[in-house]
Amino acid sequence: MTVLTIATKPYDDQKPGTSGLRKKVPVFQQPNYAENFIQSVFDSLEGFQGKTLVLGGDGRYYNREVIQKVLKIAAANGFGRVMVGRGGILSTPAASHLIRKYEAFGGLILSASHNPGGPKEDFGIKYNIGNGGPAPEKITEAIFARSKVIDRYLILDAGDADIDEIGEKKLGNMTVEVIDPVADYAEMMEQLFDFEAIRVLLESGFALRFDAMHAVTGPYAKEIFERRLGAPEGSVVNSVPLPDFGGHHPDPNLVYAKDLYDLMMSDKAPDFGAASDGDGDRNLIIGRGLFITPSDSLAMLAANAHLAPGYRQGLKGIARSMPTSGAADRVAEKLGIGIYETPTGWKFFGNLLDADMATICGEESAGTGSNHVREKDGLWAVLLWLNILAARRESVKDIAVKHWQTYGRNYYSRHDYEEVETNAANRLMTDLRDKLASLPGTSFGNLTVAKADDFAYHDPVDHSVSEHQGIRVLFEGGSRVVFRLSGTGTSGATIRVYIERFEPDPARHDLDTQEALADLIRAAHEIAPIKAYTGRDRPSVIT
Ligand code: VG1
Ligand code: CO
Repeated sequence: MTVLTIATKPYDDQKPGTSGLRKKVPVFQQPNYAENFIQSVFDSLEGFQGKTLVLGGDGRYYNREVIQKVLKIAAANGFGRVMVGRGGILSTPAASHLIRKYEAFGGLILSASHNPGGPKEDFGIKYNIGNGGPAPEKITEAIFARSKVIDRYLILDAGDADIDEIGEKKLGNMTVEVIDPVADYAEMMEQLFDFEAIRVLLESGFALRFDAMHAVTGPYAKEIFERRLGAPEGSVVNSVPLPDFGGHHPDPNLVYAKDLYDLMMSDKAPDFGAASDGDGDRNLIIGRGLFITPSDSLAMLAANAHLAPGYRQGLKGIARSMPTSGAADRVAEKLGIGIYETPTGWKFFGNLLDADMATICGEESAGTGSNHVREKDGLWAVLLWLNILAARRESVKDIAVKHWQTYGRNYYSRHDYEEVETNAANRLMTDLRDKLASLPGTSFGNLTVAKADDFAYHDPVDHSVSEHQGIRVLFEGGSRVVFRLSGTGTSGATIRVYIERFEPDPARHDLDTQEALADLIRAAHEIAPIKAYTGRDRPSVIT
């Protein structure tokens, strides 16, 4: 079969964001758009001749088409083998695991994660390196630079490969190995967690509801919860992955997973409710009558992880993204282990995990994971919760209340202003940066600013520096607000405001979160007058 060299013209907008390149499907469907980006990735790498690439996606609209493009471009560029999930399906954590387990050179994950899918919605491509994790900034910058000058790509002149039948076949000189997307992942979960104890818990009548949101975790959750752990059939809902996720946002938060939330707050609530996102790396945890905010979930998982076989020996350290609440810091302090504060995005955890400085990591955006892979992992978090519940035999609510009694409670919320005008959002951030120096000492109601800065991260392992990672306004007494622009959206800009207040007094641990944060929310709007800049008088999403 011949390798064709196709002349192409560069696009100027292929800059990977917080997690890969994300654009609307029609953007990806422009002539050579996907091809250019895939070739730019390969042109930015060295030494993959004859090596293995892992390939899969979350099954969204345009997945199968791009899988075929990657296969033919990988073959033309000299990869020896591509391991592809059957039907082109792999969850993000499963892909990360495969890269590690089979010592692949790297992987391409086709996903726009929690963003909606469909002919007019979002698509994405992300490159992961040999440790299984998202490419670090050095590589994503090289890919972007290459994409701006690319003038040709290589592609095998071949028909489409069969990706629906397990087994190996040749595509030119390259082997295409179609694998079961679930098997290796489920096996790893059995090693990390006490499946027997969870089985006994479920047999005792403990009821579980997992909402796969018509996204990639459906087949994984069916296999793990219903087949291997014996949860009654129907415990996993919306389990059939659909190219448009049934027309919904596959984002497990209180807005888009409202059905689950309403059920968990009703008198028909099962004991435990959970959901995951488009590509299976996020998790939502709701106990009967109580939503566990992701920052708290990270802290509670870290405090109890030793109850699961995979973490019996204890944790080396905890890492959290800067906007994530400080709840985990209190756990790390009590355990006498390291705590690391990184910029938003899983790629910043890779070095800490590789260096064995951190064992568990988390983000306020419903991402939690550990050193078992190099991505956040939705089902992993659900299974760790189940393992803890099986070991402690207490309700989610009791575990949370006791946790707050021990460590204090970090009231926490994120307010998103989605799809605002890009220029207005940029102006807001620039003006905010300009007034940072003048903020310390200023009072808003009874809150006084102690410190205000633009977060910069100094990686303790490779000493790289990442600047402009979010504006922090810290108040006396430990409360704070953080402002950032999202790096995953595909139209306009999204302003994220993160609000946090620490409450040590157990008598004040059952307040409504928004009320507990009302002073800070008011101060946030005085510091950053979002309405004046964008015309929006309320957030589109509150988590
Ligand atoms: C968001 C979250 C961030 C997460 C990222 C990718 O990024 O805030 O914590 O790592 O999405 O998650 P941003 O730049 O929009 O705030 V996923 O599940 O979309 O891969
Ligand atoms: Co995701």
